[in-house]
Amino acid sequence: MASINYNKIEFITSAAYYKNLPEDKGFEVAFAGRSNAGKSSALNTLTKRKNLAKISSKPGKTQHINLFRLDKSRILVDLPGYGFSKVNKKEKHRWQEELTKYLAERQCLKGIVLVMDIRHPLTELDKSMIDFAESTNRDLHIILSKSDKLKKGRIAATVLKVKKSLKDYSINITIQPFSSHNGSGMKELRQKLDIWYTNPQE
Ligand SMILES: Nc1nc2c(ncn2[C@@H]2O[C@H](COP(=O)(O)OP(=O)(O)O)[C@@H](O)[C@H]2O)c(=O)[nH]1
Ligand SMILES: [Mg+2]
Repeated sequence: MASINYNKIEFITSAAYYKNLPEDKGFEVAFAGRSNAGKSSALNTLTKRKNLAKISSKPGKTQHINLFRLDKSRILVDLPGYGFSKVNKKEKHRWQEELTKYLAERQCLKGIVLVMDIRHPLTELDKSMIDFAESTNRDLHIILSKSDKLKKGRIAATVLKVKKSLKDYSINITIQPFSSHNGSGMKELRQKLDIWYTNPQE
């Protein structure tokens, strides 16, 4: 399998509405997660950029879908973080509708990377996101972020616990620990993306 260069990445656009996204073609992989889960840091680590996805001091500040191009046909999507209380109701509602459309309709979306803090996995909003991925028949790859905060034993136990609680879902769900701080789990994440970007689900 040809490996993909994740460091050659360019910003394409930022869309507030689903209808403003570029044409539905090629391969897309989207990153989702609660605000503060470590999504921007994961994207920056993956692409070796300091500030690709702004590590904002105000989490959830941007409620737009941000798209980045890896090459002609491969796109990386940064979805807005959910669960940030300071975003107003109207904005939350709009975002919910746009996310619904995106997950239900986007043909070129090959998989979703869901970022969850390994110390607080499976919050109610994460579960809704997983339910929603199941109802739209999307593959999920869960990265349990900030693994540097826990000892080895606790990491393994948490991965196991999360795996167990998700075993009855009908979609493909893979789970791994990850740390942007020490780079652990980066290889696995890349391998998953390589698969989605080269060998998409029919
Ligand atoms: N210890 C540790 N902290 C992290 C890691 N990833 C992110 N953080 C911290 O968690 C906070 C939120 O990270 P950010 O990437 O902005 O989260 P986002 O809101 O999901 O995009 C920041 O203070 C980061 O420095 C990690 O792998 N390890
Ligand atoms: Mg962020």
